[in-house]
Amino acid sequence: MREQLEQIRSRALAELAAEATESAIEDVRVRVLGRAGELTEIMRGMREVPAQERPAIGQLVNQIKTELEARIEALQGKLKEAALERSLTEARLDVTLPGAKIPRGHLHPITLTIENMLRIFNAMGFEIVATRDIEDDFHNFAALNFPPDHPAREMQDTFFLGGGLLLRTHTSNGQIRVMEQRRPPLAIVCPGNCYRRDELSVRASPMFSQIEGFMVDRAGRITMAHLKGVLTEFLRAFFGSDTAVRFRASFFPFTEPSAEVDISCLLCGGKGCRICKHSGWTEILGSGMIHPNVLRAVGYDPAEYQGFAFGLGVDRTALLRLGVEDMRLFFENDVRFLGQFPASNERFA
Ligand code: 2NM
Repeated sequence: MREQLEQIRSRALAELAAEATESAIEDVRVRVLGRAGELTEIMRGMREVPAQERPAIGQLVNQIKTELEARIEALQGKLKEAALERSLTEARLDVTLPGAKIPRGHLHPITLTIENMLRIFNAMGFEIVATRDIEDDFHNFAALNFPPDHPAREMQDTFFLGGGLLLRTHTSNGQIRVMEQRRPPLAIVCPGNCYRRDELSVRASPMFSQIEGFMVDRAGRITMAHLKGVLTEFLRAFFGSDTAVRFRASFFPFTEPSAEVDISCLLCGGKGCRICKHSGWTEILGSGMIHPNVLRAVGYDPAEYQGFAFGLGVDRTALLRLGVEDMRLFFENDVRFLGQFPASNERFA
């Protein structure tokens, strides 16, 4: 019996040599220590061993068992360590590699254009005030010196809502409301959406974005020179410092005198091309000294107060600035188009 045990032990130890593989170790464990293993069988056959030898045999079985178990544990530990070592050297992580780029969205190019424009006016000291889209006749037309028979008041141009209300056709209602509520000195810009009964087309949209602004102070303090200075500064900040600016006499019901503002064509730089119809200039803004009738409508005495105002269409300006050919692209929300303008104006990004 002892001999048999010694044989089991030496065979197992030989098989559990340093280079034993995971499966070789497992084979030994099952064959020797398993539930139907060699040592278990010997314990089961103990009845046939003479009584006085039993304790010594039992002790030997336990000793071999403990020895083999320790050996197996040591080998398995070594194998695990080797596997870890291998994975550390073979699959080494390069933590200096750039991470996977996560695509991010961005604001709509029109929104970004509005933000850029407002930032420039804000830096010049203008306050930003947004007012209502739904307006009454007084604040959209009458206070702005539109005569009762002005064509802009016709059904085919304006969305009338009934009950004396309408969708504002420009953001000038904002200036009227601010002036009604506050006294000069004021320097305000009003951004917002406006509505006119136009079909969506290459150049127009029934809903569009405007920014209008004004500056009012005691008579004599704000002149046409301030108007020219502020608008020239704005246009050079927005389109680039090499942009040429010219003021052209015009007419609006709410300003007198009035001026339209042109910039040198963005495509040809003033040489003349198809886009500027060979004039070298592109119209960009309307402006003028606020009409005495407008000042009276908000309760200002024109002898006491004076100021200038201006307005521009954001969509049309963004179209020119970004070189987009069709207004409809801004409203279709195709990300393949919108994604081309992640900052819309890298100057301000
Ligand atoms: C323009 C052109 C010229 C304008 C005038 C006013 C107000 F309310 F102060 F009278 N707001 N906006 C104005 C002046 C708007 O847009 C082409």
